[in-house]
Amino acid sequence: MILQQYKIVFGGTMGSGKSTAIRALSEIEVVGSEAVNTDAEAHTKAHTTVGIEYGEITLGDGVKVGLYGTPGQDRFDFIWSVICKGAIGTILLIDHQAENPLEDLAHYIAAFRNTNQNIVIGITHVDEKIERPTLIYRDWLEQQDCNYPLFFVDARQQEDVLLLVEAMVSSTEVNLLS
Ligand SMILES: Nc1nc2c(ncn2[C@@H]2O[C@H](COP(=O)(O)OP(=O)(O)OP(=O)(O)O)[C@@H](O)[C@H]2O)c(=O)[nH]1
Ligand SMILES: [Mg+2]
Repeated sequence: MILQQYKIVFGGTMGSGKSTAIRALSEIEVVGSEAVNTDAEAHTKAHTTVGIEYGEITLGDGVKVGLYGTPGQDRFDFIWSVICKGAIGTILLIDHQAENPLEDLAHYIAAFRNTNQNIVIGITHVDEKIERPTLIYRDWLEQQDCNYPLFFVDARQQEDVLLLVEAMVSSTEVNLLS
């Protein structure tokens, strides 16, 4: 069996669950750079990522995947394209309960697709705003002529995050074969 090493980047809004997702999946202790959050206006959580995070998972077929976390805050946007170098694609996590998640989705797609067109979208925190319809994302993506895979996930749940990673790996393998 050929062992492959893929690199996947987690991007998206502050507090959407990038660090949580990598921690839920990683089989090694996550190497990270969390700092006290001083931007209470953007998000009220206590800590935020300020550099690169790294975790690892081996999929059932022996494929090893490096999981790279980005900082969500816009002031770190210069680092996003650096982290994306050599990656098979980006998993974008968007917080459903944020003020304007469609604006966030548009913003992060625009920021990440220049580096890599291979994007999988995970909408998180759906349980915290169940009154907001989830159809808005599919409708918006159709209007934009974007057919990125879209999932509704809880970043704390290992099987949810695994679904995103597997979707990314299989779309890459399909592209390699075609
Ligand atoms: N209720 C709920 N909580 C969630 C869900 N997904 C993630 N969380 C929580 O939301 C928070 C996300 O925090 P982080 O993982 O630090 O977010 P991040 O995307 O890394 O944020 P930055 O590094 O600041 O950009 C954590 O407290 C998670 O437990 C979800 O689907 N539902
Ligand atoms: Mg983080």
